[in-house]
Amino acid sequence: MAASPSYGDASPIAAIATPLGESALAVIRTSGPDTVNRLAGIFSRPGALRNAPGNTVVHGWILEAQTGAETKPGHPPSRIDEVVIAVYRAPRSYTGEESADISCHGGIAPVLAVMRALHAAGFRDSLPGEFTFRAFMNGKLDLTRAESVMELVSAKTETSREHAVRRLSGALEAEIQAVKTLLVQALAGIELLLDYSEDEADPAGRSADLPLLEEALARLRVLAASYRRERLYQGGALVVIAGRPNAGKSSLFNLLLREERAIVTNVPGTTRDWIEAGIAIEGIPIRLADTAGLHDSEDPVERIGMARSRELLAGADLALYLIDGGAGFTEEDRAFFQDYACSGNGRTEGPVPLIPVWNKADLADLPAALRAALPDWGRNPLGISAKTGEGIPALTSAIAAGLEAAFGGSGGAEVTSGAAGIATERQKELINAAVISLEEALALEARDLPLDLAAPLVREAVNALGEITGEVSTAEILETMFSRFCVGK
Ligand SMILES: Nc1nc2c(ncn2[C@@H]2O[C@H](COP(=O)(O)OP(=O)(O)O)[C@@H](O)[C@H]2O)c(=O)[nH]1
Ligand SMILES: [Mg+2]
Repeated sequence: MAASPSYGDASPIAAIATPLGESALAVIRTSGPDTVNRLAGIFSRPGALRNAPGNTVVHGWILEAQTGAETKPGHPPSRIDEVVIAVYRAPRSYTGEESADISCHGGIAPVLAVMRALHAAGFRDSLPGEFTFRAFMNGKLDLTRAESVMELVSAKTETSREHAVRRLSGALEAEIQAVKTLLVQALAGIELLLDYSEDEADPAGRSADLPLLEEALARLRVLAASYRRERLYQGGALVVIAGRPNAGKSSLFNLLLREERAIVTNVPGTTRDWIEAGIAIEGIPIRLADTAGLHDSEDPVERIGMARSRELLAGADLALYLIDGGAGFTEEDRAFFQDYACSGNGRTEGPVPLIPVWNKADLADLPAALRAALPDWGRNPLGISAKTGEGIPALTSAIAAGLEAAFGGSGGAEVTSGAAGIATERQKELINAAVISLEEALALEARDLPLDLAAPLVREAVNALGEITGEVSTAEILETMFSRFCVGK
């Protein structure tokens, strides 16, 4: 076993593919040269395993690995766990290599004992994403599909899952390939002209590639515009509830948690001084934060709490400002709105979008005069009751609409209709690079400059697209990408 294995090391690997804990079953994956033979060495039915065709399962026991010295007649190796092994023969496996999935009992002790036996049989622990890395190297999937595997694993809502599945099914790969084909065609035209244009000027031929380049650019811009919105569905958004003490912030927080039951649960590591929880609204994974009430106070502890509330507000994607309908629109509320608009709340790009919410509508209706009291930029205030649930559906729709607008707005329209979208920073940077190269190439053509200047720019765009799918890649790019995966995937 190598001291520190790298992705380039093709030795047999093993990984626990399910969370380590107490469960009925756990899955341990193995892959690499001689996988089945190695497993047969620690299996109660070695012959059955060795002879198993691909895509079949064999039932038996994982046995303690034995060194030659320990093997004594009449002392069979001890049993570790009763398992089912699914056998995959190359190239018909996830990785494209010979591989096997071991379903064992899901307790921590049996899983770790099986792993120890696997180490003794010559498997090393896999690196993060190493199974998918091998699948990519063996031509099983392109990089957009490989990335979508992780998106699927971490999908928090049905919408996140659907979008990831679309990419896993090759929607993005197909769109990138289609655009690349346009560019390659344009390039062929340009290069042909370069060969002949020395003596004969051909203005008609010169512009033949223009529509191809323009179409490619337009399609890349649609992809670029899809990024923020895909991030919204994959990464989620932070929505902060602010307002004076007693406005009903915690009541609304609890109500939304109860009503918008989500696949999302409290995310470990995000618990801070304020309360935060995961909910889903219209398919958008949302981290909802309840904050300390904002008001004039000399109390030092309260002031620290309020400073935190303001920090949290500045980092939010959308804010709800609760007005206590029982107390009415107070001076402090008025001051907050004034201050919020003027300061930009500490952000250069202007204040975080905010929805004014009149709570306790069961006690007092939203007064007609409130609209006039709010600044122009404030959206229409909504009246709700965190006590009776009145107005909550309208509020959640407004939250979803507010986030969609904040995350790309118009650019998103094309994306919902089932078209491909981009979801990773890596994809976004490469699409942007391709867009810039094409814009430059088209600018040259528009100015009738020599074509030999445009050709390299189009080639750069083709390269950037090739990097998105992984046709063009370096060990470093791949390592950076796959190391963000989870172990066992
Ligand atoms: N009548 C009525 N009372 C409410 C409503 N929302 C909250 N309250 C009450 O207002 C008080 C303050 O609520 P709380 O959620 O703790 O406010 P916070 O300080 O902003 O977190 C509590 O007594 C709640 O029961 C509402 O919609 N209607
Ligand atoms: Mg509270």
